[in-house]
Amino acid sequence: MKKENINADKDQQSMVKENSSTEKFREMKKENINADKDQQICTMLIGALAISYSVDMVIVYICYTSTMSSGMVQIGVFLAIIYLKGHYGAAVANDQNSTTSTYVEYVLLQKNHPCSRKCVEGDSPMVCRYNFTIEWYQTMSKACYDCPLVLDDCKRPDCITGDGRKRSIVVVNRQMPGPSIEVCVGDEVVVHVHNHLMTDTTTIHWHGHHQRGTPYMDGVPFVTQCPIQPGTTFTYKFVAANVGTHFWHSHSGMQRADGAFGPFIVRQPKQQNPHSHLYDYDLSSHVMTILDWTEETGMQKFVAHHHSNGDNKPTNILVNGKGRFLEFIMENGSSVYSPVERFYVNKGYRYRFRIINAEFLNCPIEVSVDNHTLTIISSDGNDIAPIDAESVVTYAGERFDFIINANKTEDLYWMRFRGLMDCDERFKSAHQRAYHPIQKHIRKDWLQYTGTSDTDFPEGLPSYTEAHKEGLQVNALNVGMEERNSSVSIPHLQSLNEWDRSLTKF
Ligand SMILES: [Cu+2]
Repeated sequence: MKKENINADKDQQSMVKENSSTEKFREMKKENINADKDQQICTMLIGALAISYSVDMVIVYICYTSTMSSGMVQIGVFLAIIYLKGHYGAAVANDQNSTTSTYVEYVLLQKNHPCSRKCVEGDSPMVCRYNFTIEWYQTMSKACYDCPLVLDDCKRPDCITGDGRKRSIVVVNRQMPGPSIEVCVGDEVVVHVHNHLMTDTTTIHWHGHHQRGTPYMDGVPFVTQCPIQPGTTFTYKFVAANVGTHFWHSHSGMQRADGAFGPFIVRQPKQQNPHSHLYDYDLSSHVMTILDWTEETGMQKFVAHHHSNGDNKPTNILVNGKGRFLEFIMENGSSVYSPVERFYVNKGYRYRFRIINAEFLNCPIEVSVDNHTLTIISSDGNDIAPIDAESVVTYAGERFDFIINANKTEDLYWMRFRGLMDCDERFKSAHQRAYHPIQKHIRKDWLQYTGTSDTDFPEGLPSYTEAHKEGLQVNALNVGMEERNSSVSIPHLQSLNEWDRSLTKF
């Protein structure tokens, strides 16, 4: 119980770091840890404070100084903290609108986990605990009710829409992508993996994380560990040592292709981040996990290709588990599709986006954003000298981070994802419809943009051919180092990381 209190204490601290009363808050919680367990007196303390840069923002928090283990008291404290965090985010947003040119520090607004926070130099590391339940599941399941005919049904808990086609999937916590692990460098990551696959074993690999000192946590079945048996739980535990955009995925069978993957982001304090001056926000909602998608499971695809007349060509691309493919007809005869992903930005600010390519077939994906140049700052978790490009190509397992400056006219803009190689126009004509991109939605203000809604789309619906954007491309397909005018190859990138001397044989 003491350990849980310590973790809760750290969690709560992370949400109030910017407040002037943080220290007071910490002290109160420390007293809580040290309080005599037998003490039955519960003292409720109610404090109110105002965030200085938001005149109308007043936050009330409640904490208690006894170890009384009443479930009701603990729930009360938890709700109060969520309330505080939500309002704190809103206060930052208000501040943005009143600032026109000065640099605004990035503050994370993800609600799902306290470890997803702004990393502050000198702060104590946190223990970041997650529960992963992996199971066979289904897209467009019963949980989706009348989605997409009733669009709100698509947002129901446990509803995974994919591209509207029903198929079996393997997912963690009934999410695709699975839970996003976002921590600060030095945090301890603890993931309890509960295998609810009925007959299959599993493991989780931390793609991009070097696992120095903890190779037995690398998640490779029969190499670094015995696979996790059905009906059992295995706990991964390691310190997040590599800064950057990584991802986790099942390393067993075809489970990764069938949906068992998610982001793994390791952030660092501003003082250690060579790119911190280039952007204002680094938000959880700007992580984009992309993958190729088929209507059958990875194993069905594989077996049909090797033993029959099946092929190995994907028919679609998903962005954060969403895509446009299957047409549904409404009663009035109009057509509707399952939702696509939207990325929200406010005009006048610069945003860090993180692409994770989680695909499994031979389908490099070209990514571009209409009317916006990408400033690419990181490759596979390693910082690089910034490069302005119009598009970037990513292959299976790769990650790229780029900055978008939202300095264009307030409007809706397509983000385009175009499959190459086995995804291109030589194979499936269906691809042309498959690559309907997601969009970037620039709103007039934080609350509401007059004249648009979440069902609006930018002008036009780009075809496969139109999904290509002219201009400098990073990591182009089959283009060598000699072609400098239209392409930047990986060897052209300049690493900002120090040379790792442990790799030198002296
Ligand atoms: Cu991997």
